[in-house]
Amino acid sequence: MNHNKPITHIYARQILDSRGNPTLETRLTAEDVTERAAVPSGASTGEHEAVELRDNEAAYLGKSVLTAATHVNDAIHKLLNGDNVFDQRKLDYRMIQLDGTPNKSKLGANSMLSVSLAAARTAAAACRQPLYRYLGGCNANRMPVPMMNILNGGVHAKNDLDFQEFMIMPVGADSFHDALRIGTEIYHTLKKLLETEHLATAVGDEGGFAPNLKDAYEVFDLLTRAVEEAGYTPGSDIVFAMDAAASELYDCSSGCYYFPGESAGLHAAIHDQPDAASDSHDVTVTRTTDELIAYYTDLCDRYPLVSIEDGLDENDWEGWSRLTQQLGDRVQLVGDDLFVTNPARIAKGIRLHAGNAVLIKFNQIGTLTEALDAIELAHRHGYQTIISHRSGETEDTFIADLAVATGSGQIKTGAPCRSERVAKYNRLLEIEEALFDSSYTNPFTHNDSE
Ligand code: 2PG
Ligand code: MG
Repeated sequence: MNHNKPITHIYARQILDSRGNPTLETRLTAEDVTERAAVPSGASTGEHEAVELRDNEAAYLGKSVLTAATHVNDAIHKLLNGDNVFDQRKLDYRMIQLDGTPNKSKLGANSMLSVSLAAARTAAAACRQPLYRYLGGCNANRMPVPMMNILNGGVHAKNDLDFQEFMIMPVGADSFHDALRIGTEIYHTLKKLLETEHLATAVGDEGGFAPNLKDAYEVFDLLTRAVEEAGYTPGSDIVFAMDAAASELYDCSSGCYYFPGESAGLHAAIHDQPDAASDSHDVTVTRTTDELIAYYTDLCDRYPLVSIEDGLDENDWEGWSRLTQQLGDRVQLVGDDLFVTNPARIAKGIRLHAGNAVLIKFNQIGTLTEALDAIELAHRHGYQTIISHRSGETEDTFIADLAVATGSGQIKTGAPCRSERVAKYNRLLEIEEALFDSSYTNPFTHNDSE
C-alpha cells in the first residue's frame, strides 16, 4: 500500500445538531477517497474547554458557525492541502500551530476537530479498514460497557432534578448486545413505572426521561424498582452511575453548592402545610463541599452507585482530593469539567490524586491526537477512561469506534432513544458482530491481577 496519500480537498458546511443548533460537518478528500465527520456540542460546558467558535450574529440566535466553516475552507484547507492524510499527529499539530492560542480561540475547536476527525476517517477508508481498526490496531477488540443515561435533569431537562444524569450500567452482561438489550428493557420498564405514578415520560436532551422528582434518593429508588421489575438484580446485573455536573450548582461567591430544584420542592411542601407561616418561603438548599461529599457517601452506602462524575466544581482541586480520599477506593470518580480532556489538567489531577477516571470528549480539546494523548496519559497512571458524547449530538458515530479502538471499556452515549444516541449503539452492535467473538471485558468484575 502507498503510505503517502495527499489531501486534495477539504470542505466544511453548516448542519444542525440534535438540539437544532448549527454545527460543522467537514468532508476531506485524499486523492480518490472522501469521508466526512461532524462535531458535537455541549450544554454543561467546562470553563476550561477549548473554544467553540460561533458567529454571535442574528442568524440562528447567534449560534451559526459560518466563520468556523470559512476557517476550514480557507486557512485550514490551504495549510493541509498536499499533506499526507496518514500523518494524523502532524496534521493536528500543524492546525494547533496555525491557531497559535492556548484554547484554540482563533480557528475554533469545532473547525479543527471536524478536520481532524474527517482526516482519520478518510485515512481509514484509504486503507480499507474500519475506523476502530485503523485507530486501534489489531488488538482493538474490547467492547465498552454502556453507561445509559435514562433519567435526565440539570441543564439537560426542564424539571426539578438538580443533578444532570442518572445512568444504569449492565455490568452483568457478557456481551455488548446483551448489555444493550438489558438496559433497553429497563428503560421501557421505567417508562411504564413513570406512567403508573402519573409522572412525565417526556425525554431530555440525551433521551432519558425527565420527570419531576424530589432528589437523588427518589431517583435511585425508582431506578431500583425499574431494574427489579424488569427482572434484574441491582448490584450484580446492574450498577448505577451519575453525573452531578456540580460546576453548574457551584456558587463561587459563597463557596457552596446551590440546589434550586430541591429548594423549590421544599418551598412548595412547606406552603402546602395548612399552618405555614407567611415568612416561611425562603427555603434555600445549599451544601458545602464536605456536606456534598457526605451526601455522595450516603448514596453509595444505600445504592449500588459505582461511578460519580463531576461530583465537585471544576476548580475545586482540594475538594476533589478529599472526595477521592474518601470514596476513591470503591467508587469511580470521573472528571469531566475538571479535566476537559486536556492532558495538562489530567497531569495535575494525577499529581493531586484528584479523581480516578477521565471523561473523554474530543471537542473539549479540539483534535483527535490530543484526545488520544489524554487517554494514554490517563491509562498510564491507572485512571479509567470513558468515551463520551455531548448533549448536542449528530448522527456521526465516531465515538463508538473510538471506544473500541482505545479499549476504554466504557461509553456514555445516552438513553436507547433519540436517533443521535441510538446511532452510536447501533454502530457498536455492528463492530461487535464484525469482531466475531463478541469479546466483552467487564471493567468492574475483570481483575487484571488475577
Ligand atoms: C456531560 C455531557 C454529556 P454536555 O456533562 O457529561 O453527557 O453533557 O455535553 O452538556 O456537557
Ligand atoms: Mg459531565
